[in-house]
Amino acid sequence: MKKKLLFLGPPGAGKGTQATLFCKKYGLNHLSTGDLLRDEVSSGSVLGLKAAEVMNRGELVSDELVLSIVEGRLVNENDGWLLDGFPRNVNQAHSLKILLEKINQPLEAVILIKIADDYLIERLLGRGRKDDNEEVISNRLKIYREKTSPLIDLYANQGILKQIEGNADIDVVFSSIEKALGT
Ligand code: B4P
Repeated sequence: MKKKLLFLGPPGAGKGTQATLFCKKYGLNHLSTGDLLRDEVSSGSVLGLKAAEVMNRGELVSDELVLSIVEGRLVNENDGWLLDGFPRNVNQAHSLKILLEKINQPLEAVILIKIADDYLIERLLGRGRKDDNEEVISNRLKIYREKTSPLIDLYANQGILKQIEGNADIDVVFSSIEKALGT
C-alpha cells in the first residue's frame, strides 16, 4: 500500500475529514497544516497571533512558518504520512520536494478531491469556523484558484495524481479514495 500521500483540493472539499478517517484506518501520520496552525494560534504564541490574522482573512500564512512546522514532523517518520492542506502553492511544493529528497521519502500519490464552489460554500458556512464566513470563503476560493490549483498539473505531469469526486456522502468519497489507491 502507498504510504506517502497528499490530499489536495479546495477549502471545504473534505481533505481534513477524509484524511482523518484514512489515517485512523491505515495507521498513517496525519499532517494537517491547518490543524497545526490552529494549535499554534491556541497556544497564544507570537507566531500564532500573526498566523491568526492571516487565516481570519482567508489568506495563506507565510511559507517559512508552514515549512518549519512540516519539516520538524516529517523527519524520522518511517511509518508513512498523509499531508493534508500542504503544499498550497508552487513554492511550498518545491520546498517539499527538496525536503523529501533529503530524507529519501518520495511522495507516492496525490488525491485531488474535486467539488464545485456552490457545494463548498454551503458546507463551510455549515461548519462555522472563525474563517468560515462568505467574504473570507470567497477569498479562500480565489487564493485556491490562483496559488494552489497549479499544483494539479504539476503532480499530474509526475504521473501520481488521482482525481476523486468530492460531492458525495463521506463514506462514498472514502471508498473512492481507497479504490484510487488500490487499498
Ligand atoms: P485547512 O484547515 O486546510 O481547511 P480547509 O481547506 O478549509 O478544509 P478541508 O478541505 O480540510 O475541509 P473539511 O474536511 O474540514 O485551512 C485553513 C486555513 O489555514 C487556510 O485558509 C490558511 O489560512 C491556513 N493554511 C493551512 N495550510 C496552509 C499552508 N500550507 N500554507 C499557508 N496557509 C495554510 O470539510 C469542511 C466541511 O465539510 C466540514 O464541516 C465537514 O464536516 C463537511 N464535509 C466534509 N466532507 C463532506 C461530505 N462528503 N459531504 C458533506 N459534508 C462534508
